[in-house]
Amino acid sequence: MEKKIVFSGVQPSGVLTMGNYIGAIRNWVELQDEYNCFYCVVDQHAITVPQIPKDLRKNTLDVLALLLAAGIDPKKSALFIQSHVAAHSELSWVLNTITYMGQLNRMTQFKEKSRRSEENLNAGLFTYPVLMAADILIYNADLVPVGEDQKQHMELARDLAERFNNRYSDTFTVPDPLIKKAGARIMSLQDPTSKMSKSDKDTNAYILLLDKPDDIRRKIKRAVTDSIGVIAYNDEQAGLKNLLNIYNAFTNEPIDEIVSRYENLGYGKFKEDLAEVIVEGLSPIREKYDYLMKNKDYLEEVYREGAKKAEYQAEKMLRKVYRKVGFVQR
Ligand code: ATP
Ligand code: LTN
Repeated sequence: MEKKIVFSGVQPSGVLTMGNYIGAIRNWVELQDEYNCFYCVVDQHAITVPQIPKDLRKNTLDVLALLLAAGIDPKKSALFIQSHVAAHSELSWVLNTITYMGQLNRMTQFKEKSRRSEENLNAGLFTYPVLMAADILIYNADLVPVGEDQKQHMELARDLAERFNNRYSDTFTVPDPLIKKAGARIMSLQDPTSKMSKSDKDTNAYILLLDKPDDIRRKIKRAVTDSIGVIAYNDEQAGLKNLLNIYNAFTNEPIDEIVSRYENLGYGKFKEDLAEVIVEGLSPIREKYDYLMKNKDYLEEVYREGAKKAEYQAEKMLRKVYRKVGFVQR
């Protein structure tokens, strides 16, 4: 039997955070043996908010190296850069024509990001989810491992697949999101009501996969908790809840066991130990990253090979779509 297909993407809008790793990337790694996986650094999505060109180029290669360091194996999965496979944006145009404005207007990520950048309300930010749907549908992906925040975008991708299939004829697989319960939403260390995000202005809000041990210790020490003073896992103590989730993500120790072990030890001790758990968990990734960055030729080989593999599938699908909508064959 043919392997089912997995697609996922990550924006090179900065160095990956612990949230990206726990919510998405480590799940990508697990899927590699059982599925035919396509993993993509989505640089075209990243430019929907202003980017400094030389930083974007560096971040794209950094994210690629981090994905390899975190365990993506280019022998098993196609690892590539979105702008290298033109068919994504070509399909995106076709999908734009069957997407309702109202649907895009309801997207919470659009609402949030447009609130943050009133002076740069560009059309790309609005149609962002359509390009994301194209990323997924062009490979006929069955499964899309993402964090909780992408649920609404996944609904749109499913909707567009169904709409296209109904309007023309059966073409796209309707993809399912894969959102793991544990760690699907790691929150900001400074504001536990918003998600940890690499484009946060406050650098204390997130831990980057490349943060130095002392930065990690400092950021965890400063993480917002509460004045209740007792370690417990509940929504009133949202900051603490988030820290417990992070501890659990790295150690797999059940939350109630962590709570009962630290109950009487206070926030200070818990934070100290948590920082060490994170430092230890991230250090193999940082080491592999350092090694890979000394080997740029290898990185180049990986993304070129990845794009070749991806392009072969994507072009086949694009031709099928063009035929169905009535474009003249060239
Ligand atoms: P930005 O903050 O620049 O918008 P981001 O980090 O939120 O970027 P991506 O880089 O596109 O978003 O996210 C890659 C993957 O990481 C997605 O599957 C997303 O759902 C997941 N992810 C992002 N932030 C978190 C988080 N705080 N907790 C869990 N998963 C997350
Ligand atoms: N929108 C996603 C990144 C992304 C993606 C995708 C994820 C772009 N295309 C396709 C899964 C599948 C984000 O902001 N996290």
